[in-house]
Amino acid sequence: MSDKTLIILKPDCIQRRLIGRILQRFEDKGMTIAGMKLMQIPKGLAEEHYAPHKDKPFYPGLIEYITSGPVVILAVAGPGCIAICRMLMGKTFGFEAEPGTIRGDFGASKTFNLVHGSDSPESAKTEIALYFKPGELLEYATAADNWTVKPNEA
Ligand code: IDP
Ligand code: MG
Repeated sequence: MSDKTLIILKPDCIQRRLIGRILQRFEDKGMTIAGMKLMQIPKGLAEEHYAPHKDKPFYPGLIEYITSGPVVILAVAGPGCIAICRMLMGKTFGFEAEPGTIRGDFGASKTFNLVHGSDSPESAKTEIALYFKPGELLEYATAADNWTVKPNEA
């Protein structure tokens, strides 16, 4: 099974009508969409997802933000996708993220940073299981794979 990571297009992304442009960044890089759904995250699920942050001062605001409106949940697949997606996203705070990254190009907020991405293989596994049942993910190759993400280069 190829590497997978959980990406969330957060409520600001949907409210600002940026779904297409942000999703395009991942497609352009050669990432494969293994699962995709539009949902409003219930409070309990948000609390589970962000449990590692429950003692942080920004936690209440984070839960309010992530549950405030619809989000797009993506399981993204491809060799090295966890690190690659984190690079595409940029640093956590928009005002620190480099131009050319999603967060660097679309905002300057600490909280409203458009996109979530798993930060390790462990968190990717846990997070994907929070949002997708195993049968909901599709494994498939695309014609572009040989040109974008060929895993066995010298
Ligand atoms: P990450 O999304 O880059 O992995 P984390 O440290 O895991 O960053 O934080 C989770 C989310 O919590 C961030 O994406 C952001 O929305 C929010 N957040 C993190 N730190 C702060 C802060 O200091 N103030 C306000 N919101 C924050
Ligand atoms: Mg994180």
